[in-house]
Amino acid sequence: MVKCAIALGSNLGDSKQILNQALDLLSQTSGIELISHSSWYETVPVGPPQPNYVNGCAILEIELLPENLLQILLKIEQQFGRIRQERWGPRILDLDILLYDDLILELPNLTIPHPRMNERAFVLVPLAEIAAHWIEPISRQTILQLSQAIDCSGIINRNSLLK
Ligand code: A4P
Ligand code: MG
Repeated sequence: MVKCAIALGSNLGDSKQILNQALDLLSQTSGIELISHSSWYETVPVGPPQPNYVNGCAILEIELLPENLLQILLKIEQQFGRIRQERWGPRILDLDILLYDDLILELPNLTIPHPRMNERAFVLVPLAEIAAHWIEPISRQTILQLSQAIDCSGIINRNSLLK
């Protein structure tokens, strides 16, 4: 079993419901055990003007290679009707692999740790809630340290309102 962290995001449709359904689908997938998930956060978009996102993170224990996990995440995105348009544009569901144990991996279609996670408050704030002491293997800093190094305004815990 390998511990792995993923990011979930949505800013089209009923985002909170979509993210909860994505977690349900993941927990029903063979080879995946859902260990924990963060609160849902309302976050200001990074990239072109678009609606606010709902973001969160989850910790999984998996019996899958990174490439196989990616295929499962892409398939779940497609099930929700994700159509890839402009980069960083609005999306019904985005599922990204953040960390896979302490693996550093660079394949043409898969980079782990996620290449932009250390700059992104919409990733680090939810991840710090559930994995504060996990060490990001490139910077060798904990998620908590990384989150304290960036501007985290614009990330609002909406759990009580969104649940
Ligand atoms: N890929 C490579 N590495 C990974 C990985 N670690 N996890 C490849 C998942 N996929 C990975 O992804 C394109 C391809 O990246 C995949 O097919 C896979 O082979 P995508 O989801 O279609 O592309 P994208 O998400 O539009 O691009 P990108 O650059 O991954 O975007 P980001 O960095 O994920 O940013 N603002 C807020 N507030 N909240 C958000 O969630 N998200 C984005 C997308 C922009 N602004 C945002 C948010
Ligand atoms: Mg993505």
